[in-house]
Amino acid sequence: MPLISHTPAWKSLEQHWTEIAGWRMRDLFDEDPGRSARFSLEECGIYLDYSKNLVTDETMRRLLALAQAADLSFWGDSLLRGEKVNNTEGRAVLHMALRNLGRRNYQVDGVDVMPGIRSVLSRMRAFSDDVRDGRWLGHTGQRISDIVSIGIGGSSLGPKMVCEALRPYQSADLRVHFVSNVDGAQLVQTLAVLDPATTLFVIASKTFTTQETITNAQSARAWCLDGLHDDAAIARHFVAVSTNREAVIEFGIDPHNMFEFWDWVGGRYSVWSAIGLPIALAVGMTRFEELLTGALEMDEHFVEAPPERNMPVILALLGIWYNNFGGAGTQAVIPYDQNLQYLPAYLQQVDMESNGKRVTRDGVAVDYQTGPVIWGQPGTDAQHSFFQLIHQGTRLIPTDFILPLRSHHPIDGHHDKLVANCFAQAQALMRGRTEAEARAELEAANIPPETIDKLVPHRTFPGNRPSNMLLIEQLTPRVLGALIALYEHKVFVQGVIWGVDSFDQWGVELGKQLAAHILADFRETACSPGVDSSTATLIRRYHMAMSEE
Ligand code: G6Q
Repeated sequence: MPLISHTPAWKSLEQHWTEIAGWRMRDLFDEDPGRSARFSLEECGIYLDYSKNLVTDETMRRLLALAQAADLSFWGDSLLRGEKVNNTEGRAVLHMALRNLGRRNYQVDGVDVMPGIRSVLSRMRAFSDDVRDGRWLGHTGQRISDIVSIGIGGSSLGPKMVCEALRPYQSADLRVHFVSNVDGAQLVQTLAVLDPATTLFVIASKTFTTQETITNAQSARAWCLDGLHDDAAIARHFVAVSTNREAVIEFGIDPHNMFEFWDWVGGRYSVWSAIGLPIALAVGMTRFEELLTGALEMDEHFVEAPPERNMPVILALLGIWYNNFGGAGTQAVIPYDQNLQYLPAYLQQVDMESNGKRVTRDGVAVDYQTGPVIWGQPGTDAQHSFFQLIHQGTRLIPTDFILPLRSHHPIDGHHDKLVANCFAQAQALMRGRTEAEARAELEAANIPPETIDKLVPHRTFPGNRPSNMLLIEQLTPRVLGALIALYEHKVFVQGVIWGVDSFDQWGVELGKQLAAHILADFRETACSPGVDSSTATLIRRYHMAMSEE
């Protein structure tokens, strides 16, 4: 397969970007009252307004031709058929099966995966109901009051983000905590306020060999035994989520307390599997299944809708437009919802670990940019920090705004202000403020002319800065499922266009290997031969600090 950058579709977009240099988005709106209706669509409880983008019908036509040149429908079909689209690891990618709830037929190597999925879902229901209803008791017969989920990366970011997003659905009797970092501070500070007799640990690790998770799990076990003084307590206070039964048993967790998943579930796509157990514990299994339903609805939309009305495809193409033709290196995600505070971090992994690749599936180096830097934090806080750069800096930063129209916390006056701010930011980015407008405003305020001349350049906003607005009715489990699946599919589409394997993550390996060598060096008095002088000095300084303790 030739590089996508060598196709006529790509070249025509390069040409098109040079043509749009003179466009002003505010003029496009003035000239076309139907713009917002034409560049918007509503699916699965999400209204996407993408009219505030530097696009016309012609742009969209050319972008869609690019998707076709990349054979998007072929790759979508391969995914659904359970083919090994994760070619560098030789694995199928079937997270869609996890939320299938019985409608489609998903197979891997000719074997139907649905019975296994259903069986784990029903065990998750039984277990989470038991804990939530007080039938599952701790070793001393007390009810569980706190869940501590220990996992990292894909085994933590999803459940942590979803539990926070669905906090309005949680009961105060069962609190959920997440520990991921091997920095002991996180575990120690989390456990400091907990009682071993009422704490349940969920050890979540696909491989059950991850250094951070196993280290934290061992320390958690020691803390539990320290408090309860009986090895038998482990069976009541530790459950595991993993694909590695042997390692779970070796750790000392009863295999009856293990929730299985499969190698065709990538870590960053695993929130839909038993990795979501903390969600079921926090908000109940029925709500977890509503999350799956929302994702399923987005899957159906993605699979069925024509590309020009397909929300993930449109978001992906807009991202490519700025990333590959407009020179934008980043994508901001700004949820106007405090409970979505971990969404940017979650999407960082989904997007950057999936498409942060420099060679195609065939191992050929690309000659174009692939995955952008994803970043963001909730509005309105973000407005008081980095929005300055988005409005008036020198970089093009496409921004996704995500906003629920109804709040779970309708305190008088708050939500109106939140919503007004969100709409205003998108409008300001699009319209900007011309020099003449800036001048007129200063004149109206009776500012002396010489001061006006000085201030005008600083008070002018170029505008023409693109954004998408994703409106949802209210942040429910169902719409959250659809929103997450939307971004998953967006990342998939972009990966197909860039020709990369979006489902491996070899880039995280080298650092892990070197950390193992350095850890070994800490036990010696001298560094291994061949260690560079910088690393050797750092190791020596650590040795010295330790010997002074
Ligand atoms: C995600 C990655 C990575 C993984 C963690 C945890 O796609 O594979 O973030 O989830 O390294 O791995 P374990 O679940 O095996 O502990």
